[in-house]
Amino acid sequence: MRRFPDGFLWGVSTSAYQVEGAVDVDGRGRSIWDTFSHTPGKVENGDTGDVACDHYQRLESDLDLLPELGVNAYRFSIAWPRLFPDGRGRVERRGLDHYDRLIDGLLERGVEPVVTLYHWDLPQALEDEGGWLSRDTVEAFAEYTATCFAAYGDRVRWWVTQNEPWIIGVLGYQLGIHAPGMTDLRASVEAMHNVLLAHGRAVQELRAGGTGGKVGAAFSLFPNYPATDTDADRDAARLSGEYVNRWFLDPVLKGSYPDDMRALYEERVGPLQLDGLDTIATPSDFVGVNYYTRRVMRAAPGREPFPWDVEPARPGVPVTDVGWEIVPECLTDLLMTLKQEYGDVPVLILENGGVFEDAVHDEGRIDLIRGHLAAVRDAIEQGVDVRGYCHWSLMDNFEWAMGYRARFGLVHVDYETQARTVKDSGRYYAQVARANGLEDE
Ligand code: IFM
Repeated sequence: MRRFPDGFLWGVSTSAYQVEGAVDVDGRGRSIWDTFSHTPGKVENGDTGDVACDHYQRLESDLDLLPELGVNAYRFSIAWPRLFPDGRGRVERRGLDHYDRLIDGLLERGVEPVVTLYHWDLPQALEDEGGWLSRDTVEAFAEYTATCFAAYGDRVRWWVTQNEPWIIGVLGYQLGIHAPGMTDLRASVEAMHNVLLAHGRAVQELRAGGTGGKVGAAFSLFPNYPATDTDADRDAARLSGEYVNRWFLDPVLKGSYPDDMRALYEERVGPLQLDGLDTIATPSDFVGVNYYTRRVMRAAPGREPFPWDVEPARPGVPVTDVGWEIVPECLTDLLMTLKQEYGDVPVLILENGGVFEDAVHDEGRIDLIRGHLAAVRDAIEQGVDVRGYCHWSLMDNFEWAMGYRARFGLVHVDYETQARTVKDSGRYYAQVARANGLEDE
């Protein structure tokens, strides 16, 4: 048996807009994802999060799935527009009460809450005033997070400020694939900077509130490799690493942006005002790692906006049902690089998973989990301080622009009946979590 450290967190993850549904219930305000998903052509099949998994109204029975999955942690996100329908100011008591019940329900079942404060459902009222392009949104976020810390800080020990600032910037502001649907490189850099400032402000609010608890952000991290052993491809891989990883890790953990990527951005969008790095670097307690796959990079001089191409999946490398390469060994690499670059910072794996279409007999997902847990175990053996692993996702859910087509769950959801069925992967994960270790091969 390859055992994990005592007290290791075995979790499953979700986010509010992807599972809750009940968008008009209990005074919830609108979010940018309500607007975006209802805009024709933005989400496959015209899918929206209006109903999703109806998790909001099926709370108790969904919480009962957690002991069945053997987990001792549940990472969920609070919907900002449920607490502040207008983004700031007036607090909606019914929204606050819902997450009270959720947190209490977890603790009654012996499950640790891991609470994400922002998983992309910005109140539409704030978007109307500039959204993440406005510094006022950073302060509205500080107000919202302080309210959460005061309301739940007596029971929540793990807080995640922001989920995947790069994805917010690249899909939401650069490529227009996610809400709010902008296609402006300068806006993307500015939005990501404000999202990082909001992270720093939330850390400050938690410390000021005095409830204790550990706090960090969740980053979508991709190890980058050169397609060939040429200087040009090696350089493309290094720069891509600055673009997707270091642009976030460096400010949060070192208080600076990487020079080469900053120069590349400024060549394209002009001088950037990236102030407040001391706020962004307010010491946090852990790094949240969301890991799915790698990037293999080929230099492409003259390509806009960046001089590289991301290689398609390599022949012979297994892929998920949406074509993402399954490369668990790259997770060990990533964790080792984190340790080398940033020292012994505690790590929580907050997302890892894949799309497999098989309804319930999902051998592919079992292999993915086994491989990635072995990779985490290898990193721990080599000295990386990994405190937990949360699988994405507890259940099939609304996969943003892909709608309901892409199924990531350990639990199958029949969207017609809302019936839940634990998949084979869920049973496998339960075994590993209960044993706190992987069977030897
Ligand atoms: O579903 C998403 C999640 O919301 C953020 N990280 C990646 C997941 C799978 O694409």
